[in-house]
Amino acid sequence: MAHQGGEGHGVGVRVTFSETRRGASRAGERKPPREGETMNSAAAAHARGARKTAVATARPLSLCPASASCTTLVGGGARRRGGQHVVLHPPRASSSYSASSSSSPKKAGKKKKTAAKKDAVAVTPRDFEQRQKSVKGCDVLVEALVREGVDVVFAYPGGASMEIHQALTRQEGKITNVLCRHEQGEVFAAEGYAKVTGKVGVCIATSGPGATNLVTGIADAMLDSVPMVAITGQVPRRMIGTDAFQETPTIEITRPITKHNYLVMDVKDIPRVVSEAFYLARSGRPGPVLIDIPKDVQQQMLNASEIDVSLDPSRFLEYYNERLPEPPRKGLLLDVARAIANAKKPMLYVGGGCVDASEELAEFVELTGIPVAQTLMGLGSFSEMHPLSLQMLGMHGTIYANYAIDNCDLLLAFGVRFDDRVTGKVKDFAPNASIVHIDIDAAEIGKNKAVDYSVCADMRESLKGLNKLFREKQVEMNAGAVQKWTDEVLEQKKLKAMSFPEYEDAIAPQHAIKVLEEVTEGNAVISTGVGQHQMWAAQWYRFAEPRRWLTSGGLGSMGYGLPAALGAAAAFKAAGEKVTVVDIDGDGSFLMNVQELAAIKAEELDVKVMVINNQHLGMVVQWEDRFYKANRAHTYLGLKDKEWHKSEEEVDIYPDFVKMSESYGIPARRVIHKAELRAAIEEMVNHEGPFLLDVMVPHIEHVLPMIPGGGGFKDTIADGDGSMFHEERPMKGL
Ligand SMILES: Cc1ncc(C[n+]2csc(CCOP(=O)(O)OP(=O)(O)O)c2C)c(N)n1
Ligand SMILES: [Mg+2]
Repeated sequence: MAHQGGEGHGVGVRVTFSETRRGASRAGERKPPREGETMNSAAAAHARGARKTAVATARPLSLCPASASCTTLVGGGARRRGGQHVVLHPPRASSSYSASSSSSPKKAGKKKKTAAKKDAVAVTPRDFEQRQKSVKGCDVLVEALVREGVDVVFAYPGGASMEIHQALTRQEGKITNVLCRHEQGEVFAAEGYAKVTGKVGVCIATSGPGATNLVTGIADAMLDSVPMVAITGQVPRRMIGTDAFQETPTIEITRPITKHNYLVMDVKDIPRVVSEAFYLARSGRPGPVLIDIPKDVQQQMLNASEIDVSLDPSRFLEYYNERLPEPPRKGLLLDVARAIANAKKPMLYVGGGCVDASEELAEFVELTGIPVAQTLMGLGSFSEMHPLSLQMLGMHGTIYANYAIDNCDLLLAFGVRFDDRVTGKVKDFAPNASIVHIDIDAAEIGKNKAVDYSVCADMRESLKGLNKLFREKQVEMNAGAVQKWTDEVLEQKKLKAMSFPEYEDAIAPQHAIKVLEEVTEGNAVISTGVGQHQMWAAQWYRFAEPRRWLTSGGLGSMGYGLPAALGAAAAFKAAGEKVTVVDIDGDGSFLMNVQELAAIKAEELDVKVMVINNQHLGMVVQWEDRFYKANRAHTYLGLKDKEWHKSEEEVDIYPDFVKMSESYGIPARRVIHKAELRAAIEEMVNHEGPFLLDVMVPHIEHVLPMIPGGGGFKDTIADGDGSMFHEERPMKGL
């Protein structure tokens, strides 16, 4: 049974903390939740769908287990739609989490005795000894992480989480903690780890500021569908809702930006909650799950015999499981295959949902001969070296990719979400095409753009099914027409090839990235900040494989690059693999999490940093140039009256990233002249251990092509730079 929020306390509480607290201070009525209760957030677990829009699943979100201990919850805020509640947990007649098994030491002791007496004959002395062993909540937690196969966590301690850190030291050898220098660093690091491994990334923070520092990264993981479990300490249960020191309503804050979240109110729930959290984070459309654990629950003792290690994580998630997409139905795939076979100008638009289907996608392209455009999140899911790859589409996509979308008669939207940075004006996106949309999240289908065929299923399974139909010739392509179409598109690829201005002495940012691709032979893992450098990295570093590209797509979080690279490097170190990891960063973005240089040095992680240093918030400058008559509004990052781009005096460069890096014990150098660039990049890549290369570039450069926001293909801007908008040419050397 579900309860609407507003009841104040106890079973069924789903009032936001703030509401509750306001109530408490006014009426003095609020009581904290009782011991023995677990508050699971609404979950919406499924709820990626429900949270999205009313269009999607106008379903409400609540998780209302009928068992007494797993408290009923009702989704709040944006997630509550209509008056109906979705039950994710089926009733549990009896379980080890029953609230009747009180957690009070007195009662627990009584129960232990009874159990021991009853089982005395049935168990061996060893079993008996084992059952008598008590385990502290924090150890129960860390042991649960070990059972999930976690080898690396990113955790920063504080009062409400130090118990967990103490427990981590007791599992040294099994789990390594990488001590980032800021919680935002650790959450991005967990994303980097998850993206390169495909496993769930784990970050841990203390209550209050520790938890709120995770927020940006959690939202980032939500928008980019990154599997993550974030664990936060919380003030002791009896103090919840009292404005205690370092108390924040973490569950409430993170509810709309997590796939699901939990406030654990009883130590007994920890094993189940952890296994559910990992299951939820990685199943269906992946995403972040948060577990908030009050300090006294971390300190609570649990009889070892009560830890159920044989948990099937999905055991209590029946209704979530019911809503996971089933394998694609053959009839649906046949309809799609027939539409493909009838098409004269088919085009693939593939995204992050294809990252784990790259082999199947390659086979599909071989079988059908259809050209491929990729989203920012989909880069690497199809080799950009393949002749049929048109690289990235969208706002800063290639002209030929956008041309193909504009002219195709069938658009195969696979594992994508019709993001506005891809579509521009939705009505003008693929205006002549029928659309097939395959995606694992039902909420995405028809969300932004009406489609003609839809399959809600896993991309890999769907592609396998389609490939079988084409391989067995149950359907056959209109090969002649498709050949004509690909010839047309490949002609565009030649005519409108990507280019950039090469300067005599100054380093074009695109050139630096191209040289990096050459020196690393396209095999590096690349992370980025957000801005022009990010778009240039997407355009000029071509990926042949998935899981090599770490970038903040949906949220566009500056400061992502360095910690994400750190997380990737930690994953490779743990696996004993040697992979070159390069953070291509902007000077603005790099500064946002520069403190992680300390973590990189101290943890001996091999991260290279290539700062594309234009002394500006370049992407904003570009928009100022194009849309605000080049009026500079707080986008210059150097010192006033000492503009390097004007003086070309090295002393005017600010801040000094080389000195900064060296102060962290990481060797660095700066490169200003084109002739020195290749050797400098080689030095960086070949250096054993971390290295920073500060690459000075002109700030007049614009990311092109560009379709202005809300525009269509016909609005493409293909040339020009900042010098068109400035009275004087900013750099003498250009
Ligand atoms: C946390 C955050 N704050 C602000 C922005 C808005 N923003 C987008 S790009 C950009 C400029 C980034 O500058 P830099 O990192 O130097 O990259 P560049 O564009 O110069 O290559 C800004 C401020 C953002 N994306 N993220
Ligand atoms: Mg910059």
